[in-house]
Amino acid sequence: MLSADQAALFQAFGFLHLRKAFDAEETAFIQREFDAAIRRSGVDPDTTEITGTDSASSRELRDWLLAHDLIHSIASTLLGERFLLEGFNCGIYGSDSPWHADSAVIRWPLRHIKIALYLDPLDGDSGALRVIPGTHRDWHWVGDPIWHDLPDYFFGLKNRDVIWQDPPFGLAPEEVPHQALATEPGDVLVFPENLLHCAFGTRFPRRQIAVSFLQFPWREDQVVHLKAHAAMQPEGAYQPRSLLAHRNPRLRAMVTGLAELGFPEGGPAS
Ligand SMILES: O=C(O)CCC(=O)C(=O)O
Repeated sequence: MLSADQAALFQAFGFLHLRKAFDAEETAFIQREFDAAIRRSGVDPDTTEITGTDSASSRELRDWLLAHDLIHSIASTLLGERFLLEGFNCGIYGSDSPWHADSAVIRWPLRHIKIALYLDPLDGDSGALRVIPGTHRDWHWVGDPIWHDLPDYFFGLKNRDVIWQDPPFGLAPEEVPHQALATEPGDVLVFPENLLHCAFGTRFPRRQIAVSFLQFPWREDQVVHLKAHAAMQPEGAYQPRSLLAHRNPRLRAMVTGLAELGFPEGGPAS
């Protein structure tokens, strides 16, 4: 359902903003299920931390979203027909998020995307996600050699070693050139985890659903990388056992295949 132009936009700038991707009825369902998952998991909805539900509490919403044509088509268009579920989280952000990129210090040999749904209206002042377009691609290394002798100016920002007292480029964080993605409930944001992003504002707590997918590791170096990464996770690669035997083949396909590549079967029960 993504057009070729949308895929090209994503590849070039590192994000997509799909407005009204879910209709009003679906959006109300998502909000209701999210709040129920938060209640079930015992997370304080007024927290000042960054927190999320356990996988059992949000399982119904997860399965509904993973089976949804839109979510499936975003992943298959951007990552290829075969892709893996990397994670699912119903999260609450109770404070600002500084500029960062998730897992940035590691150079991933395979593509990954995060699909984020914010369940409250957000604009630049209230806490909308802000992104620096194009920072998902390592232009210094792949691009024009006349820039090769310059440092990677984004490295510090991506790896969170720039703190509020040490402003990037001598600018306040909100002055770093960026785009604020004002969203309404029902909108969908898509970005690779190494795109520079942040959120500062006044809207707390911010409710967010995040679904992450990885390209399927076809090449040996991709398998080696993924195994090393999985070994560092408490439960190994994210393969919820409830999905391994799920009645929907679409959901099974997102988690199967790793065992054949030598990954131990495992992951959370739900
Ligand atoms: O909303 C936020 O505070 C930031 C979200 C974020 O960093 C993420 O989804 O990776």
